[in-house]
Amino acid sequence: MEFKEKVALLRSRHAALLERENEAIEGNGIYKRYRYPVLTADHAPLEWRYDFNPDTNPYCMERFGIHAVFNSGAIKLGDRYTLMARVEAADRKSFFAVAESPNGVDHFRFRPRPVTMPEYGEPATNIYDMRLVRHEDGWIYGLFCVERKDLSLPGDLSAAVAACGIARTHDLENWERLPDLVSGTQQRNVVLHPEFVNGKYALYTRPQDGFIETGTKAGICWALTDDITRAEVQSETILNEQHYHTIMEAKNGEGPAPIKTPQGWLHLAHGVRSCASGLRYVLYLYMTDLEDPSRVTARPAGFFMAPEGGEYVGDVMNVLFSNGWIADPDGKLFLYYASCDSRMHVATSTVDRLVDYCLNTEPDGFRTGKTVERLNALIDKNLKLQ
Ligand code: BGC
Ligand code: BMA
Repeated sequence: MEFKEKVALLRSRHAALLERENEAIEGNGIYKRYRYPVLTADHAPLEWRYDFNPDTNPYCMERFGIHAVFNSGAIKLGDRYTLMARVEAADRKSFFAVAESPNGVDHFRFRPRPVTMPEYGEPATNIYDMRLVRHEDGWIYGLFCVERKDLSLPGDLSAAVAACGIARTHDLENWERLPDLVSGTQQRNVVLHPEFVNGKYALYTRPQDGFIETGTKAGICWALTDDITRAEVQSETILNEQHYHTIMEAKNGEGPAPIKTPQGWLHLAHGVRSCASGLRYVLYLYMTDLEDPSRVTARPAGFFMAPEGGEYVGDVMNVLFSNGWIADPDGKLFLYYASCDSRMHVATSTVDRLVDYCLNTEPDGFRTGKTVERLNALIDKNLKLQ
């Protein structure tokens, strides 16, 4: 095939992927999944992957491998459903890139260039999993994980240190990088609360004793800080703790920033447990008090979404992870989730439905007898209708 024909074929396949319409799948009444992922490595612009000069790339081969697109922050910018994707290159480095859609479920298109995130301190080995928050101070914040080699363990090639990077913007393109969150422990999955609380910035933190193990604090915590330009965790109180024999026995972490509803703050988080095939990541919901967001008011038992079908398969198997959702003014909700550190999906619901789910799903009783009691109560209720 001629160089020109090869390019034309690449372009038409890429255009067909970007134009493909998505299709909702009826589910359990709580949310709808969609037939196709919304964003994948194949959605990356061809200019990121090919050198289109026939003199320097006569075989028309890929010159830069885009491996995966996952764990995306989300925000509505004007009328655009906007994702801040974690794009992973073939060299395992991830970076951020913005993709936008007119309707939230298909036609996602990357902006021409990835985000160039300014460095802070020791340049990062990797950055990932940004939570986008429109804060009442007027800025859009991006909080993300910054990973650097743990230089105190030179012999261990996988020893790393995770910290929370903080940057702010108005357009997702030009970023002002602020100092990393100062914390006595490593941190991953830190999220900024959208409003001031007692005049302070409020953070959902997830302290960890090591790079992987969460250790003694064991859960999502709550911390206030006076100044986001010098953010520091002074004291952390536990908000949503891990528990033996639950979906979050090994770890949990806040997803995107919570959504304000008349009944309280609605939260999405991930829970992790260990099993023979490794770590299993599922998504769950909970709610906190409107006046005092450090107080949990609803904690439905179990997962709300777990991998299904093809979602089980990918780079890191058995993982659903979410750090982005968008609630429209009419209450429609777009929940963006990644499967297996490989690709992005959407599920749609409404804020009312998710609040109803939280308020009408019993909390975990922590033992099987309680689960059977819960089930019998529902059966009794239905039998009375007959
Ligand atoms: C990966 C993350 C992962 C973390 C803990 C990092 O190196 O990039 O995706 O969550 O390790 O396993
Ligand atoms: C984590 C997260 C994600 C990832 C998950 C599974 O700890 O921070 O980046 O999706 O592991 O690999």
